[in-house]
Amino acid sequence: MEIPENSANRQVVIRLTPVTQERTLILIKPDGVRRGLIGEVIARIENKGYQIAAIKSLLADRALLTQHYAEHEGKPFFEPLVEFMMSGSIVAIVAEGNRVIEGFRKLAGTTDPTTAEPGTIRGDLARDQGTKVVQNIVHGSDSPESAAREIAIFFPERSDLKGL
Ligand code: DAT
Ligand code: MG
Repeated sequence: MEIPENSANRQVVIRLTPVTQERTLILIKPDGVRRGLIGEVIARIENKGYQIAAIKSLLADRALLTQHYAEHEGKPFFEPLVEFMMSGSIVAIVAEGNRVIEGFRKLAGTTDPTTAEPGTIRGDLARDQGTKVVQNIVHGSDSPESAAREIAIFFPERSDLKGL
């Protein structure tokens, strides 16, 4: 069907254009919150051009973290990781944008903050603390499957965020 050219129709077409190709779950971990880096992390996400679709501060409990970190159960750093993640409040964020999963992992930098590239969140803002678990400011989903699973864990009430 031909859509007549007028400004009202142009707005409809723009609204219907798919702009969100992907979502990811980002966590600002207790070390980031304790150090007052919530704003810094959010600024990096927004400055890159990703949209924040949902955000909340919470104290995660063991059940939630065991679900979230299921892939790491049985590893030597699992218990320290859960204890660390329960040590203070965290901020959970759903960010949206084309290739946001890969893009945020790039912004975050590699897992080990000592060798994470300068310019990344972990490279600029974290270092080895000599603890059993690596404290590295942020979490970011590593695949579309993980993102869908993790978003459902942290935002079960947001059925509108399902399905990407
Ligand atoms: P990432 O957060 O980069 O996806 P991951 O999923 O392998 O890394 O591990 C989850 C978190 O656990 C990570 O952010 C820091 C901690 N961690 C990972 N490997 C570790 C190790 N070998 N020793 C101590 N802590 C580790
Ligand atoms: Mg991971």
